[in-house]
Amino acid sequence: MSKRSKLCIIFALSCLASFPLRGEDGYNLWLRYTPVSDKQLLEAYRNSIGGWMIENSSPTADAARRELRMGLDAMLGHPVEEVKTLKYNGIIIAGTFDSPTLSRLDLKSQTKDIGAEGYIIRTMRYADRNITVIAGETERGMLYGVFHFLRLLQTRQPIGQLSIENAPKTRVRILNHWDNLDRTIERGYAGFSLWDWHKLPEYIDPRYYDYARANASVGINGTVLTNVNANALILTPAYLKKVAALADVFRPYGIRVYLTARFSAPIEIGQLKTADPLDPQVQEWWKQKVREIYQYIPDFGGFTVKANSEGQPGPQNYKRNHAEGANMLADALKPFNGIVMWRAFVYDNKVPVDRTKQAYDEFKPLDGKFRSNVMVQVKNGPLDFQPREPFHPLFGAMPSTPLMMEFQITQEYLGQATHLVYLAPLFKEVLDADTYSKGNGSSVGKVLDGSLEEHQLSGMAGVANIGNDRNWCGHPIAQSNWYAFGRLAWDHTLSPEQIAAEWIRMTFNSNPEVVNTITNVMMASREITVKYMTPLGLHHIMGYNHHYGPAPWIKDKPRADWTSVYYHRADEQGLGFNRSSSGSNALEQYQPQIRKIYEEGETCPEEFLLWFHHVSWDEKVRSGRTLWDELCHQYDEGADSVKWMQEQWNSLEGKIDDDRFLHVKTFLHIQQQEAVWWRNACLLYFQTFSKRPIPKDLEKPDQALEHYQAQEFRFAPGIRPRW
Ligand code: GCV
Repeated sequence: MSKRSKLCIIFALSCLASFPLRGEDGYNLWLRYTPVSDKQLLEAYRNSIGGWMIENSSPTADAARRELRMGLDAMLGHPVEEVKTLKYNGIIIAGTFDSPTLSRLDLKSQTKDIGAEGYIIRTMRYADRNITVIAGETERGMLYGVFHFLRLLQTRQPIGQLSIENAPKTRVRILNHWDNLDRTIERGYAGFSLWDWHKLPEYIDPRYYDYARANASVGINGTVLTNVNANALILTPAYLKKVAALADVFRPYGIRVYLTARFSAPIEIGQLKTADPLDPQVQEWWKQKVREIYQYIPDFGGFTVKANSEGQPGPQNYKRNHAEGANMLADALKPFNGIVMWRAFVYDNKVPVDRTKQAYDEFKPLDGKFRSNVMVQVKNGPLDFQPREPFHPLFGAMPSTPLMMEFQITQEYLGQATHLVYLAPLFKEVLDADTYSKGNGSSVGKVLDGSLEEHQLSGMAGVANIGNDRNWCGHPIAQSNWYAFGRLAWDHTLSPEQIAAEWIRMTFNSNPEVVNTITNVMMASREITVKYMTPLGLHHIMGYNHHYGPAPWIKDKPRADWTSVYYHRADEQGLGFNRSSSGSNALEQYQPQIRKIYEEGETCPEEFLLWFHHVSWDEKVRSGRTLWDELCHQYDEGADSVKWMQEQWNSLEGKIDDDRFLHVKTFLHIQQQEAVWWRNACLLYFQTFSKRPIPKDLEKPDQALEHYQAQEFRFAPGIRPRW
């Protein structure tokens, strides 16, 4: 048998291994590496890619090697030769600036500072040959460059004249898994946790590698493995061994592991009597614990902490403040370059006048009091990941403290597993919002990437939507939210459309009709969802505890701010929470430029009207309709637009694979029914206050309010069952 036929057989077998004939079940995410079918483009790619080489040798270089081989062979439809020298035209050479051949090109002097994770991709001449260089200062940079290069091919871009320099805008780009040790996931809608604690450290599920590949492909460089509602057991040797096994898998992909630290761990697993952060014994306990962790995981990243929030213990239990708590952990981590991500999602046991003011009130006075290896992790909005919230007023208000962003990728409040909602527009709306903290152009993005105040530390966290469902995220389109989070964490200036289009090309195909149709649906989806769930600035009117479906009637719960009536304040006069100076004055936490516009209902942007104002039912809004009529129209438009999403999706039949086509089609049917449910339940309920008819031209609810109020969902996902 000739060498070429042998290679072909090996190639065919390896294709079978990486692309089993089980159809498209979503497992391969956006890393499908489908063969290039356009003959001209294939020819051009084959001319530009005659072979490839990587001279570095390390686990990260091996990861790059595996990826390049898998991607090129599959997309070019033949085994692309791995070469040892630049022996002919069209070699792709990946490496570090100081690797033997690349060092001769003196790339460093021709490149601006791209830092430890940046890379270049450049078409160059070398000894009269055309080559493509993928290089970074470090192998992590090289690996990111390899994924970028493969993305160019996956999205069918020209690669003949490349001149790319790219570096991340934020340093810590991290997923937060709210995963429990029993493998349930708080607010998880895609099955159980990926982390099979019981079988670790011996059994390494191959899926861990694919998780690492997917993250590295979008530049995610950290993962917090455990729930912020933490269990101290994770810090015991039995579990640290398991964590170390995962860290070993992720390390070559540039991913560090982090854990959640339960503040009361010194009592629970250390037999101390207190967890007071100023107690020398407690401080010593944490120092010793951190030393132990680094023995297991030499590149451990640090801790995420939820303290004094929703029943979690914290420094306030000992009359200490958040900075004192965070600094104690920071001091223990400092010698190892570890960091603390201290969450600002706090609210007091005493129900405040306005819960949205609380994080600011507690944290703003602490600005400048945190150690240099602490970041304060702030949710995008001041309440809790609602379909729409204004940006959190802490952004721009703590100039001396690096603030990191916390987005929620899992769709706790956005239809959970079955609603198609592309979140990049939500993320982007917040990232682009102007805080005015240093005048015009002080965007949230600039606060968190550190550029506004010149902070070295910066970061973005996303609460993961990943579970052990075969397709990782439950809804086939929800993968795009993981992808978009990673891309925006790397570069918050990217556009949601661009991210959607590249994801669609890689995840489905590059047929322009497919790309345009799915992009349009994705781009419209968040606004549509806001309309059928919480239009005009409404918020927190979902089901109690499980947060599934509408329930604006929720009242009389252990805390007023866990109810819906606390937030919508519907009465016979009108609707909405007055947060202007005549109300809770939450607006005072923003800069004057914002206060000026939002203070009056007439100038307040309509999407936040009921967030900041209690508006009377008959008041005219921008459309010229009364508030009540506008509310009815927006709910109706939202529900109706899901039908449009269905029509758009249906037009894709035969243009994408049947499996995922049908999967999304079925989920859209659920979404459509649930959008109608939201519309009917909310309008019927608010009507008991407005006492006005639903406008004639709109569809009427086909059930009575009592029908919706009687719904119970005892086993809704994402919470521990209570019965
Ligand atoms: C992890 C919301 C969620 C909780 C979550 C909390 C948080 O309240 O409903 O499940 O707890 O946010 O972010 O800490």
